[in-house]
Amino acid sequence: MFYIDKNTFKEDYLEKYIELHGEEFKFGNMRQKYEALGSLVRDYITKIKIENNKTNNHDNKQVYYFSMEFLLGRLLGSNLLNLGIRDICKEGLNELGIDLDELESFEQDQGLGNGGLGRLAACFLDSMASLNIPGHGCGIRYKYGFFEQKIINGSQVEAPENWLKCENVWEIRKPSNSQIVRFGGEVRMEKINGRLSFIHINYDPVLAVPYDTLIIGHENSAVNNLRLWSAEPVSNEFDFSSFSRGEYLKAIEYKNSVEAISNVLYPDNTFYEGQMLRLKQQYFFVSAGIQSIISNFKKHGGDIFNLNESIAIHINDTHPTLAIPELMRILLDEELLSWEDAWRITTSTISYTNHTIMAEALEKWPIEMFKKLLPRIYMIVNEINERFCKDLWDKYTYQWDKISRMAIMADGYIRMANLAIVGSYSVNGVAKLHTEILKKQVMSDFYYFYPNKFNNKTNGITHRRWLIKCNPQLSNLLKETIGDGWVKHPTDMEYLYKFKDDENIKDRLALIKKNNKIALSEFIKNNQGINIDTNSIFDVQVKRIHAYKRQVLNVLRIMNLYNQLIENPNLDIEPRTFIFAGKAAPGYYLAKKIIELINAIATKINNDRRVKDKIKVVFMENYRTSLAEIIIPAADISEQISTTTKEASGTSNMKFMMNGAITVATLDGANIEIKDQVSEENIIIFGLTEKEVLDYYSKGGYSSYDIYNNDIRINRILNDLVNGAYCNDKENFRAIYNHLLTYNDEFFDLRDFDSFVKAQDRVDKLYRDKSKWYSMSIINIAKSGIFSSDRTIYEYAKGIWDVPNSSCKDK
Ligand code: 26Q
Repeated sequence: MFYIDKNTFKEDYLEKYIELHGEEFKFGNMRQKYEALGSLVRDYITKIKIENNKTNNHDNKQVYYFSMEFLLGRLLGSNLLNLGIRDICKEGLNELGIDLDELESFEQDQGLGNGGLGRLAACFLDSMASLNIPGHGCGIRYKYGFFEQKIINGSQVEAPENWLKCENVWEIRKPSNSQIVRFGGEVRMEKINGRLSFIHINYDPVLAVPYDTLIIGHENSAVNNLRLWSAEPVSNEFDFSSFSRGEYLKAIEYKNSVEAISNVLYPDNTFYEGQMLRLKQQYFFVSAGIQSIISNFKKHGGDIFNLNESIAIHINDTHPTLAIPELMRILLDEELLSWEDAWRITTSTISYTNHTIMAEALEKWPIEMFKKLLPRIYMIVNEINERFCKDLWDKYTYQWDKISRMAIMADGYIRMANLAIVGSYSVNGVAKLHTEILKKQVMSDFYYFYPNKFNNKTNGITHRRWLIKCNPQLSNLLKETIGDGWVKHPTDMEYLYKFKDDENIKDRLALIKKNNKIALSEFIKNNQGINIDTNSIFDVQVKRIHAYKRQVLNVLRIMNLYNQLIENPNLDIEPRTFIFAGKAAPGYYLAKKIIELINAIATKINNDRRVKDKIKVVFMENYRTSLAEIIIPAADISEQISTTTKEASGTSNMKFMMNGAITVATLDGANIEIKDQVSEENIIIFGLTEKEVLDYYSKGGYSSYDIYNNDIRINRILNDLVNGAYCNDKENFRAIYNHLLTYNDEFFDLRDFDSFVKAQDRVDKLYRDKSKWYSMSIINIAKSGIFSSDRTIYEYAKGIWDVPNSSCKDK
């Protein structure tokens, strides 16, 4: 384990400061102080890695986690925590007159992800290192991460997230490990030594340059790597001076088109659009990643026939599915293996996680575009498809419908989920219900064809960031009450259960919650100028804005509550603060209108004296990892209200639970498993069941219009959307109104309204009984350990990657 004493740390820091900035630290600003600390911490981690390399043999199975997104957030605090030197650094810096917390909050988030899927990848990196699994990330070093959200006059405005404008202290450029990725051109077939060879000619080469970020495990000295690829022109293709004027312009064009590849992270549009640049991004990082894995494997003397014994490649959703044909290409064209051998090796090396059942989000690429951009990869996909269709024919002769549903290529498209299932040995969902829906509905044809490939791995979150780091007071209370065994074995948090009726612990928990609420309210006051009552219930819904997540349902009940308060100003309710945050995809009109609506009701309600500050609504700008770390510890209520069957898992539900919030939830995604852990009395469940939703889909019979006509509350609030009650422009929220009525309320907001209102009435009653409330809160915390991503990763290691015991420490 790494150790450093305070004085050595101080000396190292001052030295590093001078080395970096060429002057003494006392003259410097916050950024310089942060950079010095970041670089020093990076050096410490690098030294540990170098030490490890001396003793490591390369026999351990290596896991590569391929993902278009890694939403790391800030790294300084979590690296100090994992190194086990945060307290010493804090003291040392204090003596130098520097506040570590201030330095930590100076760090820019590394926001290379949209939401759940990207944050999951980041939690997995932390857990792989902390479980001593040699597990590395592979992705794209986007110049611009997920856009920065500004709220201007109540609407979302997107600004580019230029996260690299200040130096990124964590990454190291590794130009000597660059790879060439080839686009376009043609494939010439030639017989060489009796073997049909495929020669890719006239292609456009792109240089993939890796930037490495070291990932340190928690107090175990394990160091893994996150390798993000950046696209650059191949140098000799871009020699200005030797080019005549015409070629000079061509060279600029080439440079721009190459750099565009890693320029920007695509926002999740939900309605899938097949942009060529996104396909380029996918092949770019997958090809660079696979090439570098294979060359490294061979450098260490690996036998390609046993690749799957030394290497596991995991693909995070279908975005990196081209790993399958790319590995085939290398095995066939470069290693000269037979198709059968190459296929056996590929399909025993690659595993795949699905994150959505929403049909409109499934990736498919137009064949013509694909063929033009990736001619050799196209030929391989075509061959995979033909062989697969032959197998289907053998089993399902004349069952044309089934065969065409399962084919990889059909109707002019390449279907990435089908390719991912056929080309991998494991397909997993991310929560029990989600996996069941994959098996029984969305992928049922494949499940009957390959029953053994399908398995569940319920998501998790790293308790190091989402409890120890973001809620130090709660973490200390746990340590004082049940010791610190849970830090290494998070399911040991269950020892807290027996304190569920301990009034002293409840009081301390209440005080901690109060402190976190004060911290959040100060943040809101400083950033948005809104005063909020820290004695009110903090009722929180933070996540991407999407119709299926039903922020609208939440808004409708607030509008209804407001109406009740206006009618009866003495209405006996517990004061509540409704907190929202989240980004809408820039092209998703309805989602952007939902943000406007939240802000419109906030303006109206917060400024209406008749409400007497009993309720307030706040929309917090620019939701991101570091903001979540402030919001979640302060929440009393966690809103997890997606239409049942639509949220594959959810992961913020786990973060809130671990921080003692009570969940209001539909029986969707991992909410079900949360309910199973805490039992029905300690979670507030409402809404349609899976069966009811599926019956509506299969049998019809839902009419939102009937509900509108029969429920006077709904009638009134929907009318208020289009009569100018919340906006001078009466038409401004017409799209939301139409979504709910004209288009028959796709996500059953109106159907679940009554049940939701009743659930919130239960919250109101429960919160009045503080003893009961904090007892529930304790139970939620105690039962949250199972949702640590350490448990999830342990299951992946055992159940999918087959990482042997020697390298994976038992939980
Ligand atoms: C696809 C094509 C073009 C542009 C963007 C995309 C794209 C990008 C990101 C599609 C989807 C995503 C991200 C999806 C996501 O975050 N899914 C969430 O994954 C979580 C982790 O498993 C689950 O907990 C959530 O339920 C699921 O919604």
